[in-house]
Parts: sequence; C-alpha cells; structure tokens
Amino acid sequence: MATTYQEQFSVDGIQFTTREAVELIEIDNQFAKATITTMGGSVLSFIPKGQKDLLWVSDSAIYDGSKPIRGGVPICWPWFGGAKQPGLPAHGFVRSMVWTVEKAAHLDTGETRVLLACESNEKTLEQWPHVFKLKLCVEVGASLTLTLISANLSDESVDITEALHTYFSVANPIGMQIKGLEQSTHLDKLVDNAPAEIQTDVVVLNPPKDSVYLNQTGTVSIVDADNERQIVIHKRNSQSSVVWNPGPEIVKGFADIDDQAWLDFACVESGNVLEDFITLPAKAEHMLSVQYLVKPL
Ligand code: TA6
Repeated sequence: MATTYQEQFSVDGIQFTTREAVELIEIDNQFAKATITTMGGSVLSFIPKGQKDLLWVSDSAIYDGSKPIRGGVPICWPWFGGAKQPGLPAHGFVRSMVWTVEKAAHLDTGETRVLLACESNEKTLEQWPHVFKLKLCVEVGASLTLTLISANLSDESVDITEALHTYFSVANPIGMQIKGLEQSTHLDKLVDNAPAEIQTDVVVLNPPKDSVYLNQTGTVSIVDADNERQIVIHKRNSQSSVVWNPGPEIVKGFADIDDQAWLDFACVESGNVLEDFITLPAKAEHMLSVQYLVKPL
C-alpha cells in the first residue's frame, strides 16, 4: 500500500510537510534544525543551535515544482555549467527531479541522517544516455555533512562533472574574504577567454564574481565578519571550488532573486568541474562529500 513518508518514517523530530507543490523534510534534533526538499534533493536550511541559518534561500524562490528552488544546496549533476548539447539545462537535470527518501532516522549520536535518491529514467536517458543512481546522504548534527554518491550502473565508463552549488547566508559579501583557495588555478568566468592563473592571494569577494578554482582540494573558510563567524567547508574527493555572486546588475536577470538580495548570500561551491571531471568506470561509484560548520572569528 502506498504510504506517505510520515507514516513510513514516523520518527520524532522528523516531519514531512509540503510547501505548495514541494515536499519538505523538517528536522529538529538536539544539535540543529534543518530543512530538506525532495525537489532536486536539496538542503534548504541548516541552523545549528544558537546560530543563524548557514544557508540562504531566495524570498522569490518558486515552490510550484516547475524549477529548482533558488538557494540552499542545489545539486549540479551530471554536468556543471552549460550543457554540451543545446537545449539541455545548465548544471544538469537532477536538481529538477523529485527525489525519493530512502531512509530517515536518528543515529545513536543524536544526529539525524536522511538518505535521498534519484535514478535514470526515460526522460533522463533522452538527455544523457547513461543508467545511473544518485544518492545524497544528509547528516544533521552540530555540523552538516552532505555525501553525494554517483553510481554508474551501465556497462561503459562515463565522465561527469558535479558540484554542490551552495548558497551561504552572509551579512555582507562585499569585501568578504574566502580563505583556502590560494595556489589553485583560477578561471575568471566573467572575462571571455580569461587565461588560467595561479591564485596567489586570499580571495576577496567583490561582486559580481563568477570564478572557478581548479586543483583545489583543501578546506575553505568564508569569513562572515559582520555575523562574527567563519563558515568552514571541509571537503573530500573534490578537486574544484566555485565562487559566485551576481552583484547588483547581473542579479536583475534572475526572476527568482530580488534585486537587493545579492547582498545576502555568497555561493561557494564544492565539486569536480571543467577539467577536473570524474571518469566513472562501469559499475563504479564516486563519493563527493562536504562538511559545513561554524567557528567564531
Ligand atoms: O556557479 C556559478 C553559476 O554557474 C553562474 O554562472 C550562474 O549561472 C549561477 O551558477 C546560477 O546558475 P542557475 O542555473 O542556478 O541560475
């Protein structure tokens, strides 16, 4: 018999609700509150006890299921950026799919783990002719850990690019330091055919900015000074980071971002993009993971 998620996973501290056409999973445990949506398998909110939300979601986000929700942690897969073929969506198609919840439970540690999944179907195979299953393991505790598991279920190897396109809530992105990107290979996507260059200094965000940092595997820290905090990003199996904020002019081209809202977020994305693509052998899996936490300045 078809059961709703609430019946299937009747666990204290985990509520399954809806907002317009979108399913939400609301988590409230001893460490934090969090909100996840099956729309795109995206985490929308993570609020450690005593802290402000680490994530930003647009006040003008669309919840009718027609497009990804603007904000939180959109999942870019099986490609990052523009599609190779015209007519296919930027950042891949999984963020426009409704994922399923495979597990939802509290751990002995008091943390909460939710496992979401999506898999190839007739529509995805038309866009990308490979059989796959993609899983996202969300672990909510004093920190937020996201693990994206790509499974190539086909008999041939396949190349993917991927990113957790995270919108972090910050008090003021102008002049904000983003540490840990030094010595990576910087590509400025706002400059046509910009040469790759080694990032020598700590990145200072002055929107507009749309930059890829290749060969970048270490921990990244966002100095959210006016919130008197650092947002720390530990990552595993990620060779790339991307930093994006549209600034006051480019933002006007986004119907689901208010004109002043560029002042409220910074995207610092972890993944494997452009030349840092991943070759997935037949029947193999790849795990990309990040851990987000807050430290005082
Ligand atoms: O990650 C940066 C970026 O690729 C920007 O170029 C901008 O397009 C942003 O992602 C948002 O893309 P979206 O498809 O979510 O509107």
